[in-house]
Parts: sequence; structure tokens; C-alpha cells
Amino acid sequence: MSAQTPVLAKPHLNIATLGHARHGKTTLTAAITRLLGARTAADVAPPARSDRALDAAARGALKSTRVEYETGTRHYAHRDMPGEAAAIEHVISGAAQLDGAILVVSALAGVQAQTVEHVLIARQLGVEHLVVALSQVDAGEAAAMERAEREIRALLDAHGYPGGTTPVIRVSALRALEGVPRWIGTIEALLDAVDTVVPTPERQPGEPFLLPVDHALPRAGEGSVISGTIERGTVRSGDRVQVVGPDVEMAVAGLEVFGRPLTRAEAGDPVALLLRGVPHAVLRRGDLAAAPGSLTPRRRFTAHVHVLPGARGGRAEPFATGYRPEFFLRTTHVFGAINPPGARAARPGDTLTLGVELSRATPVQPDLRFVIRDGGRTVGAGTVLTIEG
Ligand SMILES: Nc1nc2c(ncn2[C@@H]2O[C@H](COP(=O)(O)OP(=O)(O)O)[C@@H](O)[C@H]2O)c(=O)[nH]1
Ligand SMILES: [Mg+2]
Repeated sequence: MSAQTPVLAKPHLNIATLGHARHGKTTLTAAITRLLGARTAADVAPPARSDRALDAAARGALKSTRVEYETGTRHYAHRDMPGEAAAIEHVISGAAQLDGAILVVSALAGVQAQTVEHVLIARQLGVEHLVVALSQVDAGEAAAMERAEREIRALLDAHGYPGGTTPVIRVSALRALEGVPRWIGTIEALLDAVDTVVPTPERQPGEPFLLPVDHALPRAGEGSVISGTIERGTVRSGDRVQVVGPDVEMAVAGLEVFGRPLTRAEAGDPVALLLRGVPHAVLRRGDLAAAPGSLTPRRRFTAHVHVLPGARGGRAEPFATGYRPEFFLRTTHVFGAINPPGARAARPGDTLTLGVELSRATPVQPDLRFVIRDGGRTVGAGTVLTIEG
């Protein structure tokens, strides 16, 4: 294949499996892969900082893997997310790039802690469209399935998704993988629902290029490769890009979409950029590659923030001025102080406008969405309103 060949004749979407650990996300991903003859990309998340305490076996389970496949109408990049609480960072940094998601809920176990947390994060980071796979139904009792479906619809309603009309497709990925036609049909029905429910996204290929970096890897003898999903704009081989973080600027020496060499990639494409001569050690997840001069790191902004009530996984206590949780913005996270308006504290359940001062300047812009975490819990979420400095 020449480097100029356009590979994607169909619209491209980014989706993921979300949901609690051991509810069947990886098995479902495998069943879809088997059905549609997908390819697995060599794109596996290295352990995030918070994973380091875990042993190697546990870390293996926390990686997210990406596959690609085509239905009759669409091309999908599908990320199989980890469901463990310790891996939530991967879900947060991946969710910002999703056009839709498959929420996997076991018919045996029903809604569990990370089912709730993933729905919350998806909603807060702007994932507008969900399809539910009610999984492991070959092993479930009818009454348990009905109960699980009711819990799911109530959860979706509680987070602003249409619980009444969201497709809840009963699947057995394990039996489909074993080749049982009836169960293969359930995977086909799920994919039809995704094709129907998730609209083709509108991209912004004409905006200044921006790539939040998911991974940075060394490429022997050549430099480094950074990868992620392009948030906006277009990049061509030879374009100059600035990497905000290490603050280096260079020409893109080559680019790949799913391991295929191309000369151009645009908003929505999962891409890897070769940065010749840049040592891997200066690059990291959370950096931003962008059109030179198009980004200004900022520390102070105002934001519209929803403080999660304790009943939804948040804190029981209010936030007072000077509270310093962690802000998850695109693929990075940074501590910041919260300053509620006037002298009042922000109480769990409040939705209000407040000031934020980050400990490290990071490019932010109005409408950027973020998640606020503290002590291993998602305590709030918000949207940037105005930049203050
Ligand atoms: N009976 C049954 N078991 C399943 C099905 N899908 C997954 N499992 C089992 O559930 C367990 C967890 O599955 P896995 O895909 O790893 O879950 P993940 O943690 O959500 O990725 C494994 O033991 C699977 O074999 C299914 O459709 N039916
Ligand atoms: Mg898994």
C-alpha cells in the first residue's frame, strides 16, 4: 500500500467498552473481533502512575487494548477499557475522545461500582451516546436479567441519558465466541444498535491541529513516537508541531493510522506521529502536540462545576476555599485549588461557578470538560467558562 492510499472509505468512529471488572468487556471485544475479522493495534496503554504499586499480573489486567473493525456502514476504533477501580485514569483519559460507548453490565451481577463511575465519567466528559450490552445472559436467570435491566435504565436516567429508549441488548459473548449461531446473532444485534444509535460525529478538520498524547514510545535509532486520538484539525507528514509539556518543536517525520503509513490524518483519527531525534525521556502521556503557537498554557480559569453528592460516589463534606483536588483534563491530570464564590463552601450536590487555580500551567479553553478526583473518588466534574490568566 502506498502512503497516499486513503484507507477509510467509511466514516470513522471511536468507541469503547465500559463497565465494571469481570462483566465481560474483553470477551465481548473478542467476540466482535471474531465476528468482524478485526485487527488489533499495537496500542496498549502502559501502566499509569497510580498503577505502579500493583504487581505485574495486576497491571496486565489494567491495560486498555484497541481493536479496529468495520460494520456495513462504519469503521470503528474500539478500546476495551479496564474496569478495575485502580485503572480509572485510563477510562477518564480515553472517554474524552469517544463518539459513543458500549456499557457492559453483567446480567448476573447487575449495576456495580464501576458501572456507575463509568456512566458518570462518560456523561461528564461528553460521551453523548451509549448502547448497553446486558452480558453473560446465557448464565442468567430471567428475573435477575429483568432486575439488572431496570437498574441500568434507572442509572442512565439518573445521569441524563435516555434510560427509557437506550438499547439494552442481551448478549452472550462467550457463547458467540464458541460459534453458537443464536448467540452470534446477539453480537450482530448489538453492533446494529451501535450503528443506529451513535450518529456520525462532526469533526473539525479545519481547526488548528491538536493531539492529546496518550502514549510516548521510543523508536530505536529514530527518536520517539507519540500516539493518541486527534482532537481537532489535520496533520500532514512534514508539518511542524509543538509539543506542549517538554516545549519542543519539530517537523512530523512520519505518521501512521492504525499502523498504516499515511501522509495525512485528521480530527477523530487515532494516530501515531514519528518525532525524529526527540528523546523519549522528555515526552509523556498528557503532553499536547499542536500547531505551533496555537496553545497557551494557563493556570487560572472559572468553571461551571457539579459537586457530586456522597450518594453518587462523591464526598460527604463541602469544598471550601483552598481545597486542592486533582483535575483530569484531556489525557493529563494536575492538582488545583478551588475557590468557591464569596465565602461560601460548595456543598455536595451543588452546581455552581467557581474559580480554579492549577498548580501547573496547562492549555485550557472555554468549553473544555474535566473531572475532579480526590482520594481515589470522582468528586465532581465541570466545564471551563472563562480564562483568567
Ligand atoms: N457465561 C458467560 N461467561 C462470560 C461471558 N462473557 C464473559 N464471561 C466470563 O466472565 C469473566 C470475565 O470476563 P471478561 O471479558 O474478562 O470481563 P472484563 O473484566 O469486563 O473484561 C470471564 O471468566 C469470562 O469467561 C458470557 O457471555 N457468558
Ligand atoms: Mg477486560
